[in-house]
Amino acid sequence: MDTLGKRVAALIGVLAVAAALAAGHLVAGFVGPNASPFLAVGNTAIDLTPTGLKDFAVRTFGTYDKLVLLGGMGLTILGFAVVAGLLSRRSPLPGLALAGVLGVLGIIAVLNRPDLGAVAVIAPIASLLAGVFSFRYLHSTALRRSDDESRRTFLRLSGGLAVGAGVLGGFGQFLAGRVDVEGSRAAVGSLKPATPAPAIPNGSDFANIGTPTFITPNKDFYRVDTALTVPRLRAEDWHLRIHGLVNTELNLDFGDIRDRPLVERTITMTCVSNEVGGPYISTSNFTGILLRDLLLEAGVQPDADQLFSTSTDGWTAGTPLEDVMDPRRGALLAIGMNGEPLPVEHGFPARLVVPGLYGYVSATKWVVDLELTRFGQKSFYWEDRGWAARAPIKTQSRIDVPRGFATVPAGAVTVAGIAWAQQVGVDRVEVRIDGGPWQSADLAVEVNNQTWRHWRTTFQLTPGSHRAEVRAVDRNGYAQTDVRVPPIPDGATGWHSSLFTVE
Ligand SMILES: Nc1nc2c(c(=O)[nH]1)N[C@H]1C(S)=C(S)[C@@H](COP(=O)(O)O)O[C@H]1N2
Ligand SMILES: [Mo]
Repeated sequence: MDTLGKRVAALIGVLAVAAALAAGHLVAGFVGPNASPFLAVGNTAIDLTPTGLKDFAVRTFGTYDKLVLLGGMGLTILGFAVVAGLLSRRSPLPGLALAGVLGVLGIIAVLNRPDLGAVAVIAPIASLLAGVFSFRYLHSTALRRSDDESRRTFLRLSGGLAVGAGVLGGFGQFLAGRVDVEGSRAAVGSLKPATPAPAIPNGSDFANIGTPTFITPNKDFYRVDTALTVPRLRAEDWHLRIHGLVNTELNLDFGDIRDRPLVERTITMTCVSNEVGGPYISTSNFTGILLRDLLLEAGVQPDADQLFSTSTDGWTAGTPLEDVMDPRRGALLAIGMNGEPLPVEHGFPARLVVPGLYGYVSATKWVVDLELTRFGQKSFYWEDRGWAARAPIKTQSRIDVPRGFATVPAGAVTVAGIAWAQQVGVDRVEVRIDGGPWQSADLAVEVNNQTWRHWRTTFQLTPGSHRAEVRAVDRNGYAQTDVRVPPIPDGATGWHSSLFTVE
């Protein structure tokens, strides 16, 4: 018998790929989770994805974009495996070629990851070898099966391989998760700032009628990052290096930060990829130390103008040094959010928070390296992908009620939402219905000028469909522009509107 049945051929392709992925995942359990060729290829895909497509993915899938990417990759590989198997009904060459190509792809991806050392390459090499050898072996065994005895041998072999791949891959997953970051976070315990933020006054939000709560609970804080797997960095293993254009290089560990008098500040963070009316804005009490104090300790040299920060996963941001050093702005190296250590997804053990700047130029999570440098000399992650090098948050506003396409009873209709003009403060919020005259909204109590300001106002409306529009005016007298621009390159503008029905 020298031609394999279709089902057997496809099965061999799938099993060989499973063995390859499992072997890589297992070895990655030892040398670093992101060395798993599957994840390395996924991360490379994220970094290479054209910005427009990535925006689309984030908008369409929300935080599920990463699951969708991994699922899509899984199905694609499965498809290739089946096709390569079917093409190998006589000669094993197509299958071997696929195993080789996938293996080489994994090797290239791992070698190009900014967060992996050279030894990580043994993970995709293990994949390559496992893929090639298991395919070769299964293929020759299947071709040899001429009687029931060899048929059983093949079935046993395939079953064993499937189970083995599952067990080894699972073990790799277990090893990757063995870095006990939750334990480390629990050991840090609650954080008591020496200088707490002023208590949030009553009347700072209209959450009872549908705006967000003034402080966003940690579990509801928006999340945006490129990390396919959240970095698991224990406080015990964390080090921060401060170098570049400084007089003295500093190397700090977690205790060096936690044991200082901590400050707490109430800050609204915003993502540049937020569309007009979008959800990527949240407010928290951040605890940490002033970045300014830390940099003064290192001694900043006069020609530095950029603070270049790097995450443990290789992601980078560049922040104007004058903003970092501005005492009124109060940029933080933060280790806590709302009294707890930072949640793992929000940067445990330490991140940057710089009020008034979009997150992509300022809010590095899992930060491990701060380099004083110059703009133009070193470019950062999103700058390399076409976004602006400098990005202060734009004055914007959003309608939260009535939601678009809601139906509300006729009579007094309340329109409410949020507005923000970080660093300057919101002076006024104006709302109009169906292009009518602008009406000034009631503003909630101001907390500080680095946070959002909630607003509400009421209109008498007759049955029918109506459109509410909102604009904020900041304390510099700047009235939010109605010119619609997309998030790229430095943040969306335009008035948010809500179309709803009155009955
Ligand atoms: N390491 C790392 N830090 C990062 C990012 C990232 O992709 N990787 N994204 C940034 C962006 S674009 C934003 S808006 C904020 C979001 O922080 P959050 O997820 O805690 O809300 O984190 C910033 N810090
Ligand atoms: Mo962002």
